[in-house]
Amino acid sequence: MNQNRRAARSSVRGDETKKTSERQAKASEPTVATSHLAKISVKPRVMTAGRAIVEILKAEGVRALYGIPGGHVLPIYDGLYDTNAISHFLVRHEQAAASMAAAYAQLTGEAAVCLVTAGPGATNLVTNVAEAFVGALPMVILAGRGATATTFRGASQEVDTELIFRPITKWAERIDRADLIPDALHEAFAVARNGKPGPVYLDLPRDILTNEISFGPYVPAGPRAQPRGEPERITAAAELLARARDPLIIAGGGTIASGAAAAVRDLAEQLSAPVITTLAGRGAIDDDHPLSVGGLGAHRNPLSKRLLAEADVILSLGARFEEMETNWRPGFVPSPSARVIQVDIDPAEIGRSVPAQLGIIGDIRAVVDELFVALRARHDLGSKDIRPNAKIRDYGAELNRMVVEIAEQAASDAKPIHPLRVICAVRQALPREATVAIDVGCLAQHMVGSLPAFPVHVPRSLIVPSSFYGMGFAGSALPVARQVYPDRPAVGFIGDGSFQMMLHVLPVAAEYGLGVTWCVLNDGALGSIRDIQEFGMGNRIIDTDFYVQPDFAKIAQACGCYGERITDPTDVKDAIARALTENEKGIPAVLDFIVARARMQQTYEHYAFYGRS
Ligand SMILES: Cc1ncc(C[n+]2csc(CCOP(=O)(O)OP(=O)(O)O)c2C)c(N)n1
Ligand SMILES: [Mg+2]
Repeated sequence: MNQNRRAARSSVRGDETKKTSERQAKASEPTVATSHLAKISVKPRVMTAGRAIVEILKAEGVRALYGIPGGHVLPIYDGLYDTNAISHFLVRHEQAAASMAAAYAQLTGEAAVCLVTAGPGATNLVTNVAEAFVGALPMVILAGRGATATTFRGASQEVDTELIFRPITKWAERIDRADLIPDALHEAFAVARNGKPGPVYLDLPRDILTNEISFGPYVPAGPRAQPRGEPERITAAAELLARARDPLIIAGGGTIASGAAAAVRDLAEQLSAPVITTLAGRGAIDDDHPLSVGGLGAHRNPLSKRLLAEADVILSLGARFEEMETNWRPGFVPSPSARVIQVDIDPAEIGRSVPAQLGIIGDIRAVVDELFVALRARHDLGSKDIRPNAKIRDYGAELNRMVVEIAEQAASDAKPIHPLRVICAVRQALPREATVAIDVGCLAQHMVGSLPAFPVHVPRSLIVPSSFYGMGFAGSALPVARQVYPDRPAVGFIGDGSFQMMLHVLPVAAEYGLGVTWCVLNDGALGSIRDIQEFGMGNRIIDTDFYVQPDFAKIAQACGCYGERITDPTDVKDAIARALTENEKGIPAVLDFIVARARMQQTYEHYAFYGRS
């Protein structure tokens, strides 16, 4: 194995990656501060724009780049040659550069960078940049472009890429002058991080990257702003919550993004309010907490379904009520008589999907802290006696009944393997803080994404798609888990259809020694779509079954990974143990579980509307 790749395995959160000693000897730049607030390069220095870009990335605290070089962007790669401060991960398809950068943001909250060449290098990113856009994940994309002098005269690999990216980024621009690059990059990081975070795209014509510019001093864009809510609205929200009969909190992805998990738990306890977590919000409250009750829509369970219907005041924190969560239908959305308080950093989200009586625009963490203080003040005044809710005991009992049912299904020795057998065995084999990727498909999404089938214990331990739901997004991003948290096992759940969209990632994980395990839930079909044909369209099955299915274990082995196909339920536990053991040696693993077409109740309820409207 290439020594550089092995070295690059070192954590982005730990010591700086050390490349070969030859490279270290070449590293000549002064040490730079990577704090967001630090200034670098006190005196201007003359350097190529390509090199200045690398200096800026270091100053912005960027630790990880994902990409594939091409002739257009080599001056930037050349700047990377001399630094130990940034790890570049060479993917095999740009699609994975975008998914890995997005997952890096999910796991760390920080913007990672995609570095790709012109034309096809850029367009290959599109699907997973759209994921990051819909999922509000910060990312900066640097792409090559034909030289300014030959623009639109048949330059190699030139189309109007910035226009392609405009609808799926917060900002997409072509920068035509080398001396404008520092300002453009500063703006890119500020835009990506602030407000509702998201991707930013810059096209950089090849000739300007070799132009010399006077660079510095460069002031980094700084951490994102955390705006507070309007005081009158905080007071009004506290009033509603304090008087509520059955308050309920819905914690979405914004809760994780703003680092509000502990604050949400404290607020929930203060209110004795059950907490529903959306898929992106999983981990906002430890699923072992008595107030954690499950998800929404396709991720709900009978308890969370009932509590949503019963709640008279709902506090939505950074949740978007997208289709998979609501179907926008009675029974999936809050009761019409409930008061909905919606908190979001993006004004456009307030009332967008589900009507909100009270909108609060602000950082979730800041607003939750303010609400907590406001409620405490009320309590001190004795205006409402906030005390433990007797119903909480019932939540635990109800969830426990479900756990028993799930365990019974998982214990079945029937073939094909019940998917819950795999899911429960993985959860038992993993420590609480392990990282888990949940890909698209009903088996992974609705089973692993739901409580109590798969409890989640800590924030930023999940890689999940947004409501863009691109097959292969989470699975292709999984290796990043081991880069961010080298000491935590990382497992992905992915359908057989989705896995075939990301096979090119296997050699990347093997090359960098990123020991992760993909559990393929193989039902020989695009099961989620087949379900709609079966249940919603009169069983007219067309083009959703696979008749030639690759041997995923052999593909894994051919890519330098460990691979096993498991058909017998009694082999599940040991196979997982073998894969995790390989992972600890830095060897990724693929476990191809041949599973039954089993569904959760919420899956049938969610799909009941498809094919009919
Ligand atoms: C890129 C992409 N293409 C198509 C779809 C539509 N789609 C959603 S789920 C699904 C089937 C997924 O099959 P699989 O990964 O095998 O999971 P399963 O549903 O069988 O568990 C399809 C085709 C999608 N979400 N993303
Ligand atoms: Mg499938």
